[in-house]
Amino acid sequence: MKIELVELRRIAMPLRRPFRTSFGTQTRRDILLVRVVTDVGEGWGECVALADPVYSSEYVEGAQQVLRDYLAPQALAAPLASARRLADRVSAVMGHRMAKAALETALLDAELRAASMSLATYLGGVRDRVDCGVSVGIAPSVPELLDEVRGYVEEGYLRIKLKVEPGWDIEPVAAVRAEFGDDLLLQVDANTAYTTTDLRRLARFDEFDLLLIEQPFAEEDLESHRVLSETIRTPVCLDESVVSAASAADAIRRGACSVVNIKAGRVGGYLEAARVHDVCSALGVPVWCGGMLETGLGRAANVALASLPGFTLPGDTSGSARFYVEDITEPFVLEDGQLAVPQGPGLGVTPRTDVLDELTTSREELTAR
Ligand code: OSB
Ligand code: MG
Repeated sequence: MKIELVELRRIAMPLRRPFRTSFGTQTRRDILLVRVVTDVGEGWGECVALADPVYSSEYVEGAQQVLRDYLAPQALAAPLASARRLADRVSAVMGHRMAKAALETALLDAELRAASMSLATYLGGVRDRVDCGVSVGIAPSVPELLDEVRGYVEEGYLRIKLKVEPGWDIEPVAAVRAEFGDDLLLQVDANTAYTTTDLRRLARFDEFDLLLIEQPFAEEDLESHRVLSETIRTPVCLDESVVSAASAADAIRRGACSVVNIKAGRVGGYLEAARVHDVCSALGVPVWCGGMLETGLGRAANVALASLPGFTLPGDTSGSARFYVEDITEPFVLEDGQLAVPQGPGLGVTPRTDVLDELTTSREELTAR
């Protein structure tokens, strides 16, 4: 595959409502899209980096710079036998997994379109529909939280994930459990907001029969997650800490988690994400597909990933309408709590150029020097 052009396009997507987590409030999404033009056709990828380095060290401007100055030039320098070879080509660049993932996804999309194969088939998907959950931000008050959750339950979401932080944890969880009953699949995500001094507070979550507690402690702090796992009955799940298949295996072997949230961007792409899935399956650990407020492009790829056999828990694979009034691709619409896995070649969705052009804030085209 000869790569002729790499386009870096930034779009501004208004969010339907502010999304508050322990690391901050998102009111709009500033998204970097990567388009490649190759001798076999074009492909698209979405970079999941947020505007600021608050979820992980990556951020959108940094991702764009690394793509412009390092990753794209290396990809453009010589033909690639396949998208699978990109990781090797750019291995001298440390980290920047979200930037690498976006370029790899665009190349995979181009390659699979040319081969008339869907990403789900390519990755080893076994389902044509996936179970969907929804991630619910920190609300201004408990009554407002209950209203928001009620809306999602009525839409058919199969599980609810509440964002928590010290001061917004036991009370909202208790209120949601009391309002919606014991059958509601419920879990929490702390995005690293706690420390080991909070062990006893975290143990109170046991009362609410949660599916899991996601990433209470810092990314590097596997030991505290291990101690918590030994202390509470609620399964501990890692998100931020898992940056590769090797780190997933390490965390599991150390007893730091018994469930893993897989986000392709966080681990460097869908190929590594499939390897995280494989290693978790081999170690008997269930996984689910996380999200980063993706547009239809990233959502399509996430749903494909979630069709792999080890994804046995509902993912943060919501419908497009969870975050956006208008998506840049054909929208993903929930049906009986599920999304259909795209069957078309590559990502199986196409950006609508009219919508895209209206949302575009900048664009640069890179070619071989
Ligand atoms: O921790 O899972 C997270 C969004 C941005 C950054 C981190 C996280 C999230 C979410 C939203 O929880 C998941 C989604 O896209 O639906
Ligand atoms: Mg998370």
